[in-house]
Amino acid sequence: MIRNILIHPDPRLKKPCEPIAEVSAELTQLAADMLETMYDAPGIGLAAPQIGVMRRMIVMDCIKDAPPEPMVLLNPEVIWSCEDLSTYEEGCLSIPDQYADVKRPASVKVRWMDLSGEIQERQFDGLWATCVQHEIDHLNGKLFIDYLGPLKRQMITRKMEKLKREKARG
Ligand code: K2U
Ligand code: ZN
Repeated sequence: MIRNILIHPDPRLKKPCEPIAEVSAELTQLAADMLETMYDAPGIGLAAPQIGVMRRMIVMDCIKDAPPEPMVLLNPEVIWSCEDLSTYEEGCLSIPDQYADVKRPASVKVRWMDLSGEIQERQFDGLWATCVQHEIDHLNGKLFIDYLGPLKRQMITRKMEKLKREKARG
């Protein structure tokens, strides 16, 4: 089912998440809910803490105009990143309608456990590299605005606080 996406500022978006010890039916259901929530947003990535689940799981589907290629990564970690940086104008489903340029390694190699409990390794390039790093940051309580200067970060945070006040008033 589609879950509510937490909006910054929220303490759960700043807390590091717990590693996942073993795969379970409950985890498979969580992955299905995260993918449904991501596609509904719409987005190309989503991390469990963004729906308030403090566990190390991310989902991604960066394919455009091609059959969807949903990925579910448990305990993902970057095991190699190239020196070249690429800049991408990032957004975040937890920081709606705010975009800013973020520089990240252009390619990364990631190791994770999949839903069948197998360990996987894969190199990600281009938008996939940006997305997987953005999602793994979420698992460590890091948001793309943490890469910006203090003034820009503060301006975005103030906008989100205003948005939440208006939502609360209904
Ligand atoms: O984690 C999230 O909030 C979903 C992010 C993932 C993402 C951010 C920046 C760059 C790549 C991925 C996005 O909100 S998903 C929306 C989106 C769609 C296409 C391109 C960039 C962002
Ligand atoms: Zn995000």
